[in-house]
Amino acid sequence: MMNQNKLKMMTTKNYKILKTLAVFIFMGCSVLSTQAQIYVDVAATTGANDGSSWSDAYTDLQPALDAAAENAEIRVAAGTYYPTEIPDETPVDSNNKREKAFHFNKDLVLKGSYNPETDTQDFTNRSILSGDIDDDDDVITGSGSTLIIEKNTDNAYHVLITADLTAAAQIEGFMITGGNANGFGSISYIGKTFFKNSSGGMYNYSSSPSIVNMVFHGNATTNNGGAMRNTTFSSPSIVNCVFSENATTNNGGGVYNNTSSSPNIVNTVFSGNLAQLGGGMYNNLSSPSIVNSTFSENSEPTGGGIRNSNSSAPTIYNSVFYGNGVDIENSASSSTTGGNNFSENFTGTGFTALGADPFLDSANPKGADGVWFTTDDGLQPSSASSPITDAGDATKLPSDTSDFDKDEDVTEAIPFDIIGHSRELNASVDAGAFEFDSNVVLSVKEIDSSSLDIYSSGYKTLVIHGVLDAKTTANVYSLQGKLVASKTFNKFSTSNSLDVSMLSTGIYIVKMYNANHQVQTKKLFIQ
Ligand SMILES: [Ca+2]
Ligand SMILES: [Ca+2]
Ligand SMILES: [Ca+2]
Ligand SMILES: [Ca+2]
Repeated sequence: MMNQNKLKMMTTKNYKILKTLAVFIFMGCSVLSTQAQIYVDVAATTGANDGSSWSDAYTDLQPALDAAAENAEIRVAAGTYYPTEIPDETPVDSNNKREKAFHFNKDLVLKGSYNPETDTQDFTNRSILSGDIDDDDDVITGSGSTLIIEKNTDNAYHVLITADLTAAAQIEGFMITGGNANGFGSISYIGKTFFKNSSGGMYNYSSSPSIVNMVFHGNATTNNGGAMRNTTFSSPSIVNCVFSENATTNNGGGVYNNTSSSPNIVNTVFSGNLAQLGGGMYNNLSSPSIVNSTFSENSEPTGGGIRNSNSSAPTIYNSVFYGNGVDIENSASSSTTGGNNFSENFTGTGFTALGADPFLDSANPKGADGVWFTTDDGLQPSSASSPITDAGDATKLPSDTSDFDKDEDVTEAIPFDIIGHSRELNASVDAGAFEFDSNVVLSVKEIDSSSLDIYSSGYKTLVIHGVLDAKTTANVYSLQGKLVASKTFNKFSTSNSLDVSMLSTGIYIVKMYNANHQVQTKKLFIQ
């Protein structure tokens, strides 16, 4: 199972790493596991529903959250999951199904977007936590000032509630959508009060988890925090996330930070959110750190990007604000400081004026494929000469504490941008959540991938599964754009493997080209 190269590499590493790998081998063989994962797959309807394997996975998420021991890892397959329980055992109104919310208050590692067949994550095919409990398919149209969310009247007030988590808790790779906190009064969870008119998406109370590679989309509230409310000393780490088309009729369409809640936000996009005050973010008595983030087309009459209130003092570096009406407003003894930022109209120290739209295609932030986190996303710098390209300060990038590149170096600067490009390409880090990469060629004609799958199988073998309708070449690129492996497959071939044993463990871009000049691109983790 382990190839010679891997074993050779192992001998050069220290005993601790060897020990870790030894455990990994055992787990790979399904012989023994002292730190078993818990599996959740909505499609595993014929299994034992006990979470012990992908085939016996829990079909709902909440039973896994309830059963998991502290620090356990829960892996969740792609698919849609709805909250099934009201948080406290003695709810205010047990008949009110809208009080159902996913909830946990112990440090867990919760990882979504898995393909059970390969046990690998694919963030273009997400696990979705949905508040659409009446299952009538919410309709989200428009963006920013034109945003309308419909058919969410009977949705859950909150999709996910957390309390008392530390940075050891990690939530990675989900979309959170369809929460609608438009109620009155509150619900209780472990003695804490959660308002039914606040935070449709994720509601954190004295809770500071790591929130990574998440999309918050189409959540709503009538008061504070369309997608997220961080309250009462909640300072999560928010890395490589997207807040898009969330709405409130009051404060903070995307995020509302309240009462000494100061999240660290990196490589994150706020796009098309709507509020009365603070379209992207509203800070009240809170001072987040914001690095390499992008605020685009968020809307409201005052402070479309960020509104700071009651002595809030965010620090912002390497970030871009454009198309938000008023990009940043400071009220009631608040201030905004930082450097290497770009704004259409905020003129504080550390902000350079943008005379024109600096993005590749701001009208299509998700790009032609309609999915965030892919190479056609529209909020990348438009070109090598965009004012935001190479305009950041690399010393402001925080450390790679989550070890995104799995190289066991957690002290290096965060190595990737939001879509997996190297974070410091060319002269310097760019401003905003995306790094301009001249090597990325945007495809206009995708290979019909409905019956074609490409994935990393076992150890360092890449498999293309499906019927190839033309002679096809697969090229594997490093994140720096260097071609590191290539193989050509014949027409009508149905299952093909590509040996990538020479590659070190990490994330690669695989591009397939066929004789009909069609292209398919996929990001894969090869181990
Ligand atoms: Ca609905
Ligand atoms: Ca895209
Ligand atoms: Ca750069
Ligand atoms: Ca690292």
